[in-house]
Amino acid sequence: MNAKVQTKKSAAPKAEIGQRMAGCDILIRALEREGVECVFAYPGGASMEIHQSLTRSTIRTILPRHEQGGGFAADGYARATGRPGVCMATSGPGATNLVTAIADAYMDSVPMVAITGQVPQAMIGKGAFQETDFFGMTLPVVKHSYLITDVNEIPRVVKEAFYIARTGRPGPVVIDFPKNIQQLRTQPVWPSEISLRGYDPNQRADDVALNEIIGLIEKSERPVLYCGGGIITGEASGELRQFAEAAQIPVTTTIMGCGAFPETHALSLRWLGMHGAAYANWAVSGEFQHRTSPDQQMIRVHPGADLLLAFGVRFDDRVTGKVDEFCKTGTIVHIDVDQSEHNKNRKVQLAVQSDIRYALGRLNEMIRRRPIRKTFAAWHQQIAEWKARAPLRYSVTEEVSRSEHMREHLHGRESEVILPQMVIETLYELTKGEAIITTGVGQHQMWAGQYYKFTWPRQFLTSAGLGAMGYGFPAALGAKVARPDKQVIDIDGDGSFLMNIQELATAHIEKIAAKAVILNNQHLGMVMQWEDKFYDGNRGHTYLGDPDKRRQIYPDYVAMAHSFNVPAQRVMYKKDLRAALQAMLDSDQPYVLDVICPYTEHVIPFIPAGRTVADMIY
Ligand SMILES: Cc1ncc(C[n+]2csc(CCOP(=O)(O)OP(=O)(O)O)c2C)c(N)n1
Ligand SMILES: [Mg+2]
Repeated sequence: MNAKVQTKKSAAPKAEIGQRMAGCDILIRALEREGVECVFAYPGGASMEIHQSLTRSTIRTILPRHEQGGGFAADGYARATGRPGVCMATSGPGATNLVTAIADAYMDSVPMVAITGQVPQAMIGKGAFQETDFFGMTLPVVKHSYLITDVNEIPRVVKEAFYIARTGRPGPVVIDFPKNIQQLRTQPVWPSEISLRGYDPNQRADDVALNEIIGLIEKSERPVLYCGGGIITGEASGELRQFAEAAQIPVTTTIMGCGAFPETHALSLRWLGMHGAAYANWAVSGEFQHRTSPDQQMIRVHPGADLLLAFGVRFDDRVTGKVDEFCKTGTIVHIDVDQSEHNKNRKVQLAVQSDIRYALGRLNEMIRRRPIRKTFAAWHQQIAEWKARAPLRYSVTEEVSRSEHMREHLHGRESEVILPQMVIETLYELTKGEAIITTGVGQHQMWAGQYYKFTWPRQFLTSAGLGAMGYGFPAALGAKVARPDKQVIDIDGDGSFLMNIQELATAHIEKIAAKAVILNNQHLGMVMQWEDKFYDGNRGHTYLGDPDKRRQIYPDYVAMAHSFNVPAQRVMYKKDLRAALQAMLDSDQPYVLDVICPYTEHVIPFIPAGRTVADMIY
């Protein structure tokens, strides 16, 4: 939105004028005025003035051990609360270390304000020490960005940055802050209002469009709600539930939408897409005879939705597969606050730009006045049949029993093998489904989504769009800072956890009692799964253990955690799993539980990339 935003000069009634102070102090006062309670900030030459100012502030400053960790922690904090997460870094390498977290926030519409120190203005463009054009570098992955060029602009810039980050479709905003301006002094003028020409996040559907939706529901036989992260960021899950129940429409969500609708609800189809529930994919696109090659014809067994209500979603390729075959025979209604998503990936019959909470609230009012008379009984029966036929399931297969894992680690105790799915199911049981879950990226992430059932928004925090390994543990720290009342558990992979393992120091020093369960298969499991499926199992650098000592678990996460003074345990046998999970849950400190699992498991259901529901393995 960079090009569109301009400030209206006329709109600043009764601004408040503060005492004379340095630019860095104005920035911190401005953050305080925005209600910021904590920042994840790593200092350096171009940002140390700001850190000096932070030492005089009530804001809690958390020192991550890598800027990427700080960025992900801010992202986790934001996803857990809906309030912008704030991260800070110095110029150059500090700033570039934030880029992945900013891109993550952009892809998943997470409100974030990333503040970076910049070299003094006189040095910009000279190839100065630790100079990078951070404004330019981040342009494709921000909702908006600022390079502060005048000390008097700081109050306005900060106020706008927070407003833009959290409103409409949320996203990251960068504030690049040259050191000389941090040091300049002025009297801050605190604006009382914001007015951004060309930016109106308060879009509301008109009644004509909403009435048309009601008419489409009444005409349909097989409606499905396909709901995404927009329901969560739009705070519309209460309205969604009321709507689904009143209209008796089954609900599938995206991974971003997990928790937007209770997954334990009778109308829930869980999540859809590449690794989603078979019944969710069938309900949307229809059931087909399984084919083994895309050259074979698609033979339909049962039709899918004739009406798809796509609310707060973006038709991501991990959801649609081959987009032309996605809900091919259904009418699609797309409500989204961001008009640029309309007809971007999938042409739809009715596109409505609206705040989703408003639209659902208004639809509910309409239904209350004139209830929908249909019950869709045959459709519900079909869905029940699908659910019974293809539930999410796993078992100890021949392949697991004959695997190297068994030979190397469990010889003679084969019945004691721990499958990754079991760990998550047991964790779900022991936490009564009430924990906040974060993940890394890979097989464990998909199993976390499948075997933990999410019932409330902001419960499942995962890097969905960017798919950034290393997200899980720092995000759990951010979430735990925001929700100290909750168990916050990172269900991680051995590869992903290693990418930000330094954050164990942050957890210990800052006393942030987030927990990590590593589903340790000694492999980059998800890549390995694709190798097995598409490359005859040829391993292209996906083994993470020590090839010279395959019996050893490598690296030793327990020893590493202990070196950070973080309690940790390893489990290898099923008989020890439950007690080990309970010990982790009972700990009032951060904790690492290293669970050794076989690498032979594949995540199913599986629709290969770019393929269709007829190609689904389940
Ligand atoms: C930063 C980053 N690098 C590479 C990838 C590609 N990638 C996707 S999943 C995966 C394997 C992850 O391994 P692990 O964390 O051990 O999880 P597992 O699949 O074994 O459960 C890789 C390498 C990625 N998503 N992110
Ligand atoms: Mg792994």
